[in-house]
Amino acid sequence: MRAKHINPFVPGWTTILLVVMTFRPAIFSTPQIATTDIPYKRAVDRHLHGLSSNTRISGGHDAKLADHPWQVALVAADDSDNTRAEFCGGAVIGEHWVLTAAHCLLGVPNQAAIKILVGTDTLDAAGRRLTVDYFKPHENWVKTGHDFDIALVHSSEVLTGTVALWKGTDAQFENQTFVVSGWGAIAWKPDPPRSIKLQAVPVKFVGKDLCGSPVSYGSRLTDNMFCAGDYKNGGVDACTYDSGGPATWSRQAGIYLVGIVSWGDGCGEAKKPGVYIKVSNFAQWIKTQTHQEVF
Ligand code: 4AZ
Repeated sequence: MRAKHINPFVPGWTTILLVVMTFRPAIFSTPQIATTDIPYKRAVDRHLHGLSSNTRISGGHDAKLADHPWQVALVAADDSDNTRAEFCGGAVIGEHWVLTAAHCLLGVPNQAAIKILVGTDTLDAAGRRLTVDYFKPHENWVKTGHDFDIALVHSSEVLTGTVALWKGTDAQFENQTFVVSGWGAIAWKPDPPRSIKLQAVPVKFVGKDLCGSPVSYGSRLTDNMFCAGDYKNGGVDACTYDSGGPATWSRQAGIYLVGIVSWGDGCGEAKKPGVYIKVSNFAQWIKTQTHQEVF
């Protein structure tokens, strides 16, 4: 999981320098977002890495697809090697629908550029790549931000492993533990490697009192987001290439999708837990966008 997250809201000198250095010819046509924040581009432009950080993810363990049947990966279609092509996670929420993060679709030129990888928890094993015939980032999401960081991806083929959406309130999240999963890198290297094997890690819900405090994320935390991790100690978190993937909540009645991996300052740092999109806020949007195929 990855390097220091550059806050795209406030383009500090490092951000500006990074954009200038990496996008010299295209500076004027490039939006105010660090290239390292574009998962698809990270997958297709290997040389664009280079932020430094000493953060790392720990506490994850190998996970089986059977225990996370809704987990899929988004891969760059033009690279047949999944260990390089994987750029985001996603969750199956209906027979043809995958829920992911809107920022995962940044820089994706068209549907043909991406595939949905299903049927494997190991990036170097076969699996199947399914055709995407439509995708839709939330209309309120702005390319330079993280609010409304939610998107739907439509598969031309039938998907299995659907997870139920959590539609209750987040008032019940206090003291709860969720599970986040993905193929994100497990340790920082200059070119952060993904995990070949699917990883899963329990993350504790962190309330707005802490996560929205000035030492944490302040007003960057919107009502469409919640935090999870280990606030005090850090160490358990999602990171680069986990984006778009699921945070689930296991309850007596079943397992529910509560969050989508979205952003965070660094990965696994104390007082900087992972930030997730609150799926329950988007139940109506999902219902409308999927023409009631998911509700
Ligand atoms: C990312 O860049 C990213 N620690 C995803 C999750 C987190 C940080 C960054 C949370 O895709």
